[in-house]
Amino acid sequence: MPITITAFERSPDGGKGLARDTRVRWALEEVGQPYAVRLVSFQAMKEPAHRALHPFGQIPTYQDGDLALFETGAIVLHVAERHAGLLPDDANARARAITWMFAALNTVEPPILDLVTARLFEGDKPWSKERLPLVEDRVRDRLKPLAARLGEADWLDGGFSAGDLMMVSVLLRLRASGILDEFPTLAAYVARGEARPAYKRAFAAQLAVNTKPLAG
Ligand SMILES: N[C@@H](CCC(=O)N[C@@H](CS)C(=O)NCC(=O)O)C(=O)O
Repeated sequence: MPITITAFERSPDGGKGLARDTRVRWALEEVGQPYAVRLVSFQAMKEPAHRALHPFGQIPTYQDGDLALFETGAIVLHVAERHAGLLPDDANARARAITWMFAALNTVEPPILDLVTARLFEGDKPWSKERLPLVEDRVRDRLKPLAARLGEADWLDGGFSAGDLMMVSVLLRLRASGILDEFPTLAAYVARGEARPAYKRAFAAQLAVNTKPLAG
C-alpha cells in the first residue's frame, strides 16, 4: 500500500492550494515519495471512520502501513525525518530547521488564521471594521521580524528545508489580503517556494481534484 493522505473532495478555496493537504503533497514531492489520495466530503470528515484517523474531523491525514498521523506539522516532520531532502544532515542545522517549522505553525500561522476568519466570516459583524486593522497589525508584527531575519537570503537558514516549506505554506494564505506585498522580500520568498518543481506538482495535483466534475 502506498502512503495515503486525505484531502477535501472539494476544497472551499476551489483549488488555490490553501487546503493543508497541499503542504503534505509538497513534502512528499520534495522527497520523491509516491502517494495516493483519498478524497473526503465535509460530511464524511465528521463521521466516526474518519475521526478514528483524525480526532478533530479534519484533513489532511497520513497513513503508511499501520501508522496513521494527523496534523501537518507532525506529518511533514515525519516525512522529512524518514526521507532525505527536507532536513539538513548536521544535527544543529536540523534542529534549527525544525524550529522554523514550529515558528511557522505556532507563531506565524495563528494571527494569519485570525485574519482569514476576520475577513471571511466576520465582515458582517458590527465590530468588524474596528477589529480588522488590529488583526492586520498583529500579522504585520510577525512579518516584520520574519522579513528582518530572512534579509536578502533565499531561505531561512541555509538551504531549502521543511522549515521553509511550512513557512511558505503558511504565508501563502496572506496573499488575498494584500499584506504579503507590503513585505517584498517575503513575497519573493513565497514565490521562490511556489517556483519549486515539487510545489508545482503538488499544486497541480490538488487543482486537478478541485476542477474535476464531482461524480454522481
Ligand atoms: N492544525 C491542523 C489544521 C487542520 C485543518 O484546519 N484542516 C482544515 C483544512 S485545511 C479542515 O479540515 N477544515 C474543515 C473542518 O475543520 O471542518 C493541521 O495543520 O493539520
